[in-house]
Amino acid sequence: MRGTRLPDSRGTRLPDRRGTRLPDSRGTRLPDISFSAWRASDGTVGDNPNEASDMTHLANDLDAFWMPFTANRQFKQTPRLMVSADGMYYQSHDGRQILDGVAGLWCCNAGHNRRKIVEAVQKSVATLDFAPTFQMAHPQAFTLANRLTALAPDGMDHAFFCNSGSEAVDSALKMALAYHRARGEGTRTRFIGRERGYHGVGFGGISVGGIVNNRKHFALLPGVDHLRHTHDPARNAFSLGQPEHGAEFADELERLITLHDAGNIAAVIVEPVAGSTGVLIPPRGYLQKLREICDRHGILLIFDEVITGFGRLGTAFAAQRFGVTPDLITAAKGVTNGTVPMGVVLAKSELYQTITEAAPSHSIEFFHGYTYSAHPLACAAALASLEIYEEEDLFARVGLIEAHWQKRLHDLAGLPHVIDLRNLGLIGAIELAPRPGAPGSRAYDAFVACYEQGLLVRVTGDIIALSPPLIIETAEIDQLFDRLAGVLSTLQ
Ligand code: PXG
Ligand code: PLP
Repeated sequence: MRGTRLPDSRGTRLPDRRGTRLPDSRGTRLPDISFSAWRASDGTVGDNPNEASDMTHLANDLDAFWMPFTANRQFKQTPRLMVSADGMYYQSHDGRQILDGVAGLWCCNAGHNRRKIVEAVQKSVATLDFAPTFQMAHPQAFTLANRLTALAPDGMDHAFFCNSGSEAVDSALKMALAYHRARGEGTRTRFIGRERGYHGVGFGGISVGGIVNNRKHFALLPGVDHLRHTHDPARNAFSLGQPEHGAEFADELERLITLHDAGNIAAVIVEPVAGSTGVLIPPRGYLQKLREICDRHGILLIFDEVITGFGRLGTAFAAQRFGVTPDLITAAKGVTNGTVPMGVVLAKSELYQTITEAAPSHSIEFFHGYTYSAHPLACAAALASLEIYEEEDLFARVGLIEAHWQKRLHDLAGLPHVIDLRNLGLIGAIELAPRPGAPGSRAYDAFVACYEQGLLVRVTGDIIALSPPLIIETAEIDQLFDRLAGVLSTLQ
């Protein structure tokens, strides 16, 4: 605003926030809110979390931020704050280097602080801070759509942009409904998800998802049914890569089709590898079977690739690794290397053409979109990320290190409480026996102990999930598993 003040609607001047002037953008520093102590939610005062870095301004009161998917009260007693990141490491508020075993939250596939992305975003914000994409656009949105569809499986030639995986899922579900309606099959309104599936937190996503805690407090979409999950430890524990047993779990889809009638079912949505729920690798032949059954009954198949997209399994998308092409792919996270929020739905031409051509030529064909669909900063970040992935051949790199990754993971067999180890591409999971009466507490303790030992992992239930940046070196894989083994060998 460069010092000019907006008039309010009555012609009087708006007061500045709290009476202080906002700094303008000409190099004035933000007011210094670093401090010598922070106040936890119970009023106790901790040590300066910011001593290690005079560049970072940390909030001095942890109470106001209602943290997502977090035990707020527990966290605010013993906070863990990241203040900077570079390559394979975070730096914590107490000045420690933390090896990133989970690419932030499955998103920073090229590692942290990549100059190309930083500079692209800086240049973008200084050039075109925002442009609408409703009845307008900007060039990079088209460039990015072309780059993404070139990476996608053959025939998936259209990209719809949004801001997260959750929005991508809701967008894809709507596309499925719109597609069937455009074909004159408007009775196809039901969706089939899967137990233990995670499809984000929108109402559509939790309805097709199968994680009980994410669903039980909320009203859900009607007309959704679920396949059973594919986890079968009795037959498949300690599988190397894809488990042998369980392709037949896909046959359950036939049973649901008989129950509901194919003419009422719009789409099946699954994660090719279920991530959030604790890393469930699809049994050999399972996804192929789902595809065959969907084809036989005119049902769309949606792969939710929010985690598996952008190289996690050694190919651009899991669809390519498994040789199964869905009708829609949802993606997010790695599309911008985690730097700027962005989600995307990739659609087969048949869907785009059918929906588009069903509408009169001058009318909007698909009544859906987000203010920030194809935001210029996100497009710039995504284009730079894709360049890095390509220049460094990062997806193929996964294939080169996967064997070592698998070996080091499976070397954990025999450590106390380890009841299963699972892996594919650069994903790994360690399942621990739960403590009687306290499910989740053992893995949570492992998470805290790892963090104290300088390693970031992710836990869900009693499962530790690993998904490091694809740039990880062999020595860092060794460091990761050495630290983890140290923690597991003393875990109660
Ligand atoms: N689908 C899948 C398959 C995901 O993994 C989403 C949708 C939702 O994306 P957004 O961007 O709306 O969060 C995800 C997200 C974990 C974890 O601990 C995983 C996700 C998010 C947060 C934590 O495994 N995946
Ligand atoms: N709520 C209101 C009142 C809005 O005006 C809008 C968008 O214009 C939205 C929600 C949706 O926001 P978004 O497009 O960022 O998803």
